[in-house]
Amino acid sequence: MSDKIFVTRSSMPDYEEYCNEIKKLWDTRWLTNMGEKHQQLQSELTEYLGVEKVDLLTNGHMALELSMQALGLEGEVITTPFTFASTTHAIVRNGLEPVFCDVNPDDFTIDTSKIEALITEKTSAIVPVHVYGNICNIEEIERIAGKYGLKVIYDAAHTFGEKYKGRGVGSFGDVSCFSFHATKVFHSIEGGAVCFRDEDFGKALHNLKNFGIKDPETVESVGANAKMNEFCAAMGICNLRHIDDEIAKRKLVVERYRNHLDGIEGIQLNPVQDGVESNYAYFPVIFNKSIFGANRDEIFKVLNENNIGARKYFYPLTNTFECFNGKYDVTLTPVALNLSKQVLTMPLYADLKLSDVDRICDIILSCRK
Ligand code: T4K
Repeated sequence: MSDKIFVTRSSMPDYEEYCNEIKKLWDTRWLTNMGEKHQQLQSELTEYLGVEKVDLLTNGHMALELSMQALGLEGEVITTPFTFASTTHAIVRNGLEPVFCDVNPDDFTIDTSKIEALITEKTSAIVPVHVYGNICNIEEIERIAGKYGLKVIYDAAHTFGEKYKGRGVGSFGDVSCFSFHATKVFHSIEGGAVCFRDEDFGKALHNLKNFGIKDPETVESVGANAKMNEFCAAMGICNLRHIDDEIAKRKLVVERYRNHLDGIEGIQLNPVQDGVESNYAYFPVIFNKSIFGANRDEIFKVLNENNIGARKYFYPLTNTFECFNGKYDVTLTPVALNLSKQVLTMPLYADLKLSDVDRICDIILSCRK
């Protein structure tokens, strides 16, 4: 039996490149608290992402959670349940009430035609997710947010390096939050970034990631500790040198999948969106049993028996999580519910062999009845 193929595999710089990057830390003994590497990565990312300002954090979750706190949100926040736990948890952990909006069946992002009906006098923000790297309907979200005076915090965890109509995707909304987790297109082992424009917000966020400490004798907010350390920043610096190559290789893998699966009845693939420069972050496949003949769980099982670790991203929906004890009515997000039962995310990483993609697709197609 061949080695297991996982849904993804962390990209790594050469061992020597990383060692070289961290060598100086043995001399300086400056390992964290916004050191040289942190500053270097921050400025390189500002440039690469095409945004005004970037702050680095320990992970994408803290980027979301502390951004919401720094914005001083209150009451209700409109978001989607077809996402990783982090998006909803960041809202709830801020003492805010998530109000779940359904998603579009074609790109799985927030269905903007359903947002306005969910707005009440308690609504303070919208937290849309660029899920799988698919860009939300930014124009419509901007229009609605402007009309009702709402903040927009994009969960941009999946969209590192993407552009929409030539603009870095992190430049939209009041705030956009990226994840640099080991499983992401670009990573710093663990890490995250917040992109923003407003200086007061930036100061508030920066304090919150460092215990609320403004200066050694002034603690002005009840902050957390969410500082990116120098070893993580060094990994980010190395990976950023190779990111374009990384994305180009992913593109080849995605094209190979599409060659096999595009146009197969009963299979829906991720859309190719107009005006979007993709990073090829994920390869979700939606299986319609009544046409394809096999359902998602059957295909998942057969792939696993063949040592292929496809994943059910994103199942279950966050509004059905056990921790919420049935608080949310999942029938209000029927499109998301259906998707979560039909989707399987296929292995995708730069070094995935095209012959393995062929094999994975052969197995998928052999499940047709
Ligand atoms: N918002 C959204 C929309 C997100 O998707 C995420 C994270 C966040 C916010 C929060 O960002 P972070 O706080 O995580 O920065 C993984 C990731 O841990 C998580 O970052 C990601 N989304 C989520 C979609 O996927 P798991 O529980 O599926 O990870 P795990 O450990 O099963 O790993 C998946 C596969 O990746 C493994 O089978 C093998 C490979 N892998 C894993 C690790 C840990 C590696 O190759 N190297 C590694 O170090 O959550």
